[in-house]
Amino acid sequence: MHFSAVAIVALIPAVLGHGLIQSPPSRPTGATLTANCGSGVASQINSDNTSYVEALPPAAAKDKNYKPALCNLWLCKGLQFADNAANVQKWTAGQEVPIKVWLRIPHEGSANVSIVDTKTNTIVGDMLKVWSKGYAPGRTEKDAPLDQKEFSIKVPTGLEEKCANAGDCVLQWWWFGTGAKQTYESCVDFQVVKPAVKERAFNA
Ligand SMILES: [Cu+2]
Repeated sequence: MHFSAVAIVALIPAVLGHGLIQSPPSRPTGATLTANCGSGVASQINSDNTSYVEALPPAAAKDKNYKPALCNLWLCKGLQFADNAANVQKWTAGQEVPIKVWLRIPHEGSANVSIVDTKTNTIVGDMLKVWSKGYAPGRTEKDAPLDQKEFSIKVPTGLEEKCANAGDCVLQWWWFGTGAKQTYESCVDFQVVKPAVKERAFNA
């Protein structure tokens, strides 16, 4: 028995990877990922940095260098703040931040963009973008509506303490392909800085 050419082409989207935040720069692989998650996880992400989270726990499980608490595979796929420390964004409350997502291969489903507290891996406040269905339809990136790939988020108010220090919070893009049952995550590191000093001068 053999696969026809058509069957093989149809299989490719389930095998190849899928998406990430291109801009601002999202967490890459690096030395800290390898140290905390092991080389099995690191080599999987290095071979396809858009791939899904579910492929990673099996790779981690057979790796004696996998440190579950430090790696935290379900936060940013285990990608580590230290490997992205050069790309910390400085935002202020109310700022509109343009985001560009690469939907390398679509899998229709739901998606959201949120701020996540990295210590507890919980979403802070309301989600900033929500697609409850119909995210990333079709067969190629061209099939996805432009506003699913290029949009902006507004930095919420009240994060000046919680997200004051880089690494404490991430902007997380999360996507679940319903048919494929695959989860994609990509994280931008940022800190919220207090607004301009002149505002306080007026109040004084
Ligand atoms: Cu897939």
